[in-house]
Amino acid sequence: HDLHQFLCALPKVEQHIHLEGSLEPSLVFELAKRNNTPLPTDDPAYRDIDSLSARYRKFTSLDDFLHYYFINMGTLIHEVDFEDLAYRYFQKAHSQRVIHAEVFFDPQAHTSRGVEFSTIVNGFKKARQRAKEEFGLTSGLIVCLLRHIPPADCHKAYIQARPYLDSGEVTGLGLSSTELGNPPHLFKSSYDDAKAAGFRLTAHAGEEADVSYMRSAVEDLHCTRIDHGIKLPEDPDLLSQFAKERILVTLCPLSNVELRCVKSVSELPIRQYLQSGVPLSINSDDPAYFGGYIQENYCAVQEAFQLSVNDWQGIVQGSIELSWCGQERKEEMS
Ligand code: ES4
Ligand code: ZN
Repeated sequence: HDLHQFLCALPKVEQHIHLEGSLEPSLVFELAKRNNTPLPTDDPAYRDIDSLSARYRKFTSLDDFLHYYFINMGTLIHEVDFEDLAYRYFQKAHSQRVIHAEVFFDPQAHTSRGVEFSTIVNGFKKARQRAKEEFGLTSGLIVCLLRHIPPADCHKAYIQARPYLDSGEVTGLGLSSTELGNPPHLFKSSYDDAKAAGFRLTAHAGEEADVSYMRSAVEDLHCTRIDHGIKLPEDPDLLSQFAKERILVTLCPLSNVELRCVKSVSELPIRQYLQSGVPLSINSDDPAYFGGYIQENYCAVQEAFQLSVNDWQGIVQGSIELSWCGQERKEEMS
């Protein structure tokens, strides 16, 4: 049967969304004007909002997407810009019945341009407070290290982030950007320190690269969650370990199609993960770029797999259980 109404009404948890990836083309142009930050004049994609949106439908790879992603976030300068960005995401997420969101951001992409770490986090803090007060939407912040940057420089960024764990502003550490050629084990020093300091740990792995990157994230970095993680069928022993140890994979179906990691959503190993008990959640990744927010991702999965009400309730219950919020909030959400 058609579960569309059920899926729209279902209270959801989002665990894989880059706040910079929710920067809509309209806001890119608005901020560029407001902050007088230049956009490329030599790329016809930047002629207007519609050209930019149209270019997004032709991504050929993760790096092709990242090129636009990093240009666009250059328009984020002031605290209020970061607040606007995050608040608009929370508004949209709330409209799709997201009740808790664990959101990534890339501090190095801003501090490298002269934006202070505190400017970013203070803007997000205001948006998070408003989302909690106005919508009852709770959130957590996850700092991503940019893996295309040398690990020693990433470690400096991590050290900058560390005080924000103690102040309760940040809950987790992640690893994003160009995956191929930048395997998880290279970032072991930062992850070892972060584990000891009390950070929750995740890493993008098994998106474009093979399953060995997922094994490295678990064995070398001690991640308890893997972002994307679509390559587990290549390593049945690791797949069993994910089920047994309840390691969560945060899937982003539309992202995988748009970045040509799979030809269609139906190629994703979702049935296999459900059957083997691998915990999974369905997420939007970079919703301003990939043609949809969390609801559109839920619908794409339903169209491809015709899951049951029971399957979906299991998915959401698992994502609540494996959320990085307090026990009281988990009980409220269950
Ligand atoms: C990302 Cl789809 C994806 N993969 C890796 N890193 C990212 N950063 C933002 N989106
Ligand atoms: Zn991602």
